[in-house]
Amino acid sequence: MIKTVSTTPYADQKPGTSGLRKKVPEFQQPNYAENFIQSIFDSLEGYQGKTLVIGGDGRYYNREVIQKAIKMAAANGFGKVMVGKGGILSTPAASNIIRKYKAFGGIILSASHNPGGPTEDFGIKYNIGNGGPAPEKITDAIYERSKVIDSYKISDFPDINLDRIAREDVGGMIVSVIDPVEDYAALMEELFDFGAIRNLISLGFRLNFDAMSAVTGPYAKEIFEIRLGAPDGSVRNFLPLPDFGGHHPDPNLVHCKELYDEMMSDDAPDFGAASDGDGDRNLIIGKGIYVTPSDSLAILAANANLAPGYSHGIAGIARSMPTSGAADRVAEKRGVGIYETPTGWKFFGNLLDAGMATICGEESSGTGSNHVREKDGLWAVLLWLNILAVRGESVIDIVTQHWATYGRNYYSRHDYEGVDTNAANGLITALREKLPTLPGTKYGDLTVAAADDFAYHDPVDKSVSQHQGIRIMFEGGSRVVFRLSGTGTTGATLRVYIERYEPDSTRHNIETQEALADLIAAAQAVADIKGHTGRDAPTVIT
Ligand code: G16
Repeated sequence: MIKTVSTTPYADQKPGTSGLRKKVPEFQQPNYAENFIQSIFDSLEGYQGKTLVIGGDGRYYNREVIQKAIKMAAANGFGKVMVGKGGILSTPAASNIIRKYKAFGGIILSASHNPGGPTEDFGIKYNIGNGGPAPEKITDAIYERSKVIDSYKISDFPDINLDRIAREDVGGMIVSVIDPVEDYAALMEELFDFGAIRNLISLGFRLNFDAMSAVTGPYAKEIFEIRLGAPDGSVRNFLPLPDFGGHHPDPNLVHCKELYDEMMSDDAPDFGAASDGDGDRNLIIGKGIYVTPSDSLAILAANANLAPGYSHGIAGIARSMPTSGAADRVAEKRGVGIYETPTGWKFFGNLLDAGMATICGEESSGTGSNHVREKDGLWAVLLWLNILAVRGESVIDIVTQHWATYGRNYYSRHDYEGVDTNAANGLITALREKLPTLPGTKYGDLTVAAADDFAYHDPVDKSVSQHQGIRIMFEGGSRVVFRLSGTGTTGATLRVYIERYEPDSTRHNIETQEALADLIAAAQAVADIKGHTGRDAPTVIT
């Protein structure tokens, strides 16, 4: 039976960089999740009788919201729901399922790299039929709807058993509980030379993958240990846990410190990697070298033709604005397009759909290609392994040769987390106001060449996205960028991105923070970070 339940709106359901993210207790308020899900459905047209994909990263509250979403999909007239066994679907796997089975769209339950548990983070995001995150015109419509919603529809059939693969007809809708790994692993086998990687591993190449007790565990076990023959134990923390074992499932140098230390030790394995809560981010560390996401994007793009799925070359590269310009140099040399978008994977969708870009990446540990419409952590790891297998060189050799060929973009991001929201907004406003006066200003030996507030003009649908980050460019090509994170749930996070290009290969071995020291000081001065936030230093440096 279908029930129509009256509800009252919540004022705070504005999707951020990647869907709605809040603390679990906020999602547990009466009708909170239901309001948002109904607002999604109310913002869509033409889904009657069509398929909806549902899955999540296994975090606390995942199963409860999945049951609600299935019952609401039935009540709203979807014809079929495909849901991952155990409620599990990594974000890239969900994107693949939407595309492969031509679903109308999908609901992904995740707060990505944010911690999980009864008092930690949860999230809901809607992906469209191309498998990618809903564009701004849909997320804006969802928000508008959420502000006035007065009822939602839900069927009252019993909970679906999510723990066995089955197909049943409930409330006039088919619910198919599917293997979350199979289709994804098959796609990876199509794109990469598994034979060459298996051979590399059989010759003693050692890899160490940290699934961070999050969603990639089952995928990594199947792909690295079973299909590629890596010894048992190569994948650690492979069981997805609702609280990620109490850890922060963010694959950066702070939260993967143990892996980093191991990779820097004398008997380090050849290759270390990790992924985040929902499997779309990646961390790449070679023996003795951490590869920044911006460098990784450039190196993957430069070598992608070594993998079967990209053997015909790439059409173009897209990167988010704060990501370093390393990829631009590859695009220039190869004569392929380069696109600079705002932060947020949703901005790559049009470029990928139009065939303008093949490989995309962001400084925030995301890389991916046109195989799905999300960034994809395991894809990046497998492309690295494919390149290593074909080139027969170490990670450090590949990276240093890349710098020698293209120059090195020294790069770092400084995050000031948990800053008072008004203070953070005040800092950005003050910076924006002083933009016209900045050109010509000196900070130590640095002179500001140009400064602006980045706006993106989508070349495909011609939409314009304003206020996507403050850029300060210095003479000589260095720059600092300021923006506020759109994914945090506590106060505001100020992100400061710092970059310097160094063409001279005799100067490629300087410690990163040292190489950027004058720019870091300039960034602190130009934005008066201490004055606005009271902070002397960032909380996270990556
Ligand atoms: C999300 C988006 C990414 C974005 C990242 C950081 O990643 O999908 O495109 O780069 O957030 O955004 P912000 O700087 O606004 O926090 P994820 O992995 O959290 O879905």
